[in-house]
Amino acid sequence: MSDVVSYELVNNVAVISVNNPPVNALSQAVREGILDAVTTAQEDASEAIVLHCEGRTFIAGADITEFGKPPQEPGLPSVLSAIENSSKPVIAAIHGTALGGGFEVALACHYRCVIASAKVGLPEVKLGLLPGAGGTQRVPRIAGVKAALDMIASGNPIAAPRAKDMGLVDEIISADDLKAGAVEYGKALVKSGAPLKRIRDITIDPANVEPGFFDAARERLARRARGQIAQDKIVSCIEAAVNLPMDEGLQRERELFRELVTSPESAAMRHIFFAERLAAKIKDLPRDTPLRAVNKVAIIGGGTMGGGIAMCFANVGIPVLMLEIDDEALQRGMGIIEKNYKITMLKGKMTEDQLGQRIGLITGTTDYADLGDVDMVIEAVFENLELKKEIFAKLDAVCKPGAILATNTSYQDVDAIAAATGRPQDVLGMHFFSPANVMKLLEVVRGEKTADDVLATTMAIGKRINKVCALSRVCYGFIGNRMLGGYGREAQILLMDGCTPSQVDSALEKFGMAMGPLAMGDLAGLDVGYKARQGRTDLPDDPKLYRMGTLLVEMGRYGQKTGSGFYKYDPETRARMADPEVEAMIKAEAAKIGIEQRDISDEEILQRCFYPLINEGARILEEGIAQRPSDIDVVYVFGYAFPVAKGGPMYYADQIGLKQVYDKICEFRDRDGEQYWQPAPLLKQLAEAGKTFAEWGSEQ
Ligand code: T1G
Repeated sequence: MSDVVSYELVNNVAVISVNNPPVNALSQAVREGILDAVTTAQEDASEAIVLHCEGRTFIAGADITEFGKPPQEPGLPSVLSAIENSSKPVIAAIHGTALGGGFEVALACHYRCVIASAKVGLPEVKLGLLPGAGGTQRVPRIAGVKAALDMIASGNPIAAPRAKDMGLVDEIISADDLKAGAVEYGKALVKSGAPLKRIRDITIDPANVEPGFFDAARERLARRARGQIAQDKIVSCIEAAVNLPMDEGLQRERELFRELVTSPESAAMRHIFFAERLAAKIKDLPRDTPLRAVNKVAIIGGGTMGGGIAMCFANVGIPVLMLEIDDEALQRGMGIIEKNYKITMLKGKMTEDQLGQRIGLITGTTDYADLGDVDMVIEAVFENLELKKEIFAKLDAVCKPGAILATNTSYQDVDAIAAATGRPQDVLGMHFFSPANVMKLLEVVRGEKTADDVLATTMAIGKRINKVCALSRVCYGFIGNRMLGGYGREAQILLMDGCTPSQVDSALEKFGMAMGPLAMGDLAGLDVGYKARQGRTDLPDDPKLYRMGTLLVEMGRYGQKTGSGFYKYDPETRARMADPEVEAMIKAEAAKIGIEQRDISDEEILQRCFYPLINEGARILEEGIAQRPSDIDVVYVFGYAFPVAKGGPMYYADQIGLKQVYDKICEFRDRDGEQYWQPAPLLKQLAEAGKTFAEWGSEQ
């Protein structure tokens, strides 16, 4: 066999073992090894064949690193044909997560046994792909068309018990010794004369599919995954499983898979897959940096953020102590948490028992003395530096040595907060995004004196509470919010230049943003930005700047919370509606300051909103605030709903070409003034050298 696939006879059953860490991906060597082993088993005395994996999981999919390179034989379909046409029963023995091509290998087997903790899934859609090795043809045949569409279009894994109920797996066996259990299961199948159960032999009766099912599915999926193209092709594949014989259906699946694997959308989504994992790695930190134990955390502040953060820890079984200034505030905070959990339960995403368990993990106090035994504290009070410094001085006085003291601040100077304690090495930022129990991004902010093990521990805790972590150094707004400045600024200046709020927002929503910047301002509250601007002395004295945002707040139009802002909002549905009064005000204000309004293209809207983001990202890289360009992409995709099918702002800039971005910024500077449009030196340097951010990043 090979060094990644071994073969042995156990009790007259052929056992093929795959050992390709870390996730037994289907590399060329693995495919070749499995094919050779199945061929060998046809000739020897074995009565059945078991396919299982060493390490932590069954095959977790094709080797994504091979995509974009010339295909290497044997292709996966030929391996699956050999398995399916075996003269002896082939049994997949599954533990961990059998995903993508891995589960497709299992589906080509005649039987599938799993341990109870295992999961199976077809997550290809999350990479802008579809199952390209029979998944779209086999799953509908055993689980039905609707279940197959739900499974493949969501890409979510399915736990063993439910997979058995759906017919995706045949037997749940003891986890004590999976290999031995699978051998016994294989022998029992042979003894009982069980047939060679090939899923391809099942046909689907089209009459069982309700009329219009596929069209309705296309429409629903298109709304949910704006800017992505795999969903529509997944529907076509499942339609083929209903209407075509197996081999023609497989052919159709391969055709559509090939269209996707060569698409820019999938390339962008695969970029984000690897970028997310790379962001977890801190360049100058040894991977074996010891971690501090975190078995109990405290949250200071039980507001929306504090409550959401508390839920993140309770959701993974970590006890939380929430501190508020008085009992009334504490009860209010606990009430927010209970309300959020009840909403989750009513959506059927949590049982009453689970709700009770999680609530039971969160206790409250108003006394700092109770914080003496916690391993980590996260401060989440409102954005006032003096208050935060007072709190950290108290924490320094009561917390045990070695406790990690984190601030959830969005903007404030983490080093100034650390200096309020006698243990700056234990202080850093953990910037959650609202709602904290939903948004995936966690910006981990490294202070000048933050100790390596504090940093490593916090990154590990971030992963443990299911966050996507990105490291930032200290600066105003860290990575995400600092870059957002120009994006929001230009969105409002475009109004003065001739756009309506709807035109600005729809241009960005057509690009794939979940919500345009002006609608987002209405959602967050225009008064938030208004208050933040009051204290700033660095803003240019320009009558165009934030003119409408300021005017609306002074009129009491804060956005959704007051029923109107840039838009009007239906009091019942909160649906947003263009407001002719605002559009008239915009024209009047532009006239007041002598602006000749003009028609502005969607392309200019995108350039004026995204290029400042990209330009600031270049500055953040040259200042060393972010470790790498792909970390910035991770921040924007997971924290600001930048469309994953565009790969994040820095990847997107590389696709446009940095010379084009640079030249356009220079054009805007010459037209609109250099107080806003100063090309970052790194952008200039790369544009002139004809290089990409990615190339620069790989050289650092
Ligand atoms: N190919 C290559 N490398 C992979 C990989 C894969 N499929 N999956 C994971 N890795 C690497 C990952 O980059 C990281 O590397 C390490 O393994 C640990 O991953 C034909 C076409 C399995 C649930 O989409 O969901 O099959 O950073 O940090 O948190 O139809 O990895 O250590 O250098 O994520 O324990 C379909 C993707 C592929 C599954 C484990 N399969 N992987 O999570 O570890 S397309 C997937 C995951 C396909 C077929 C189609 C997760 C995991 P490094 P990790 P984890």
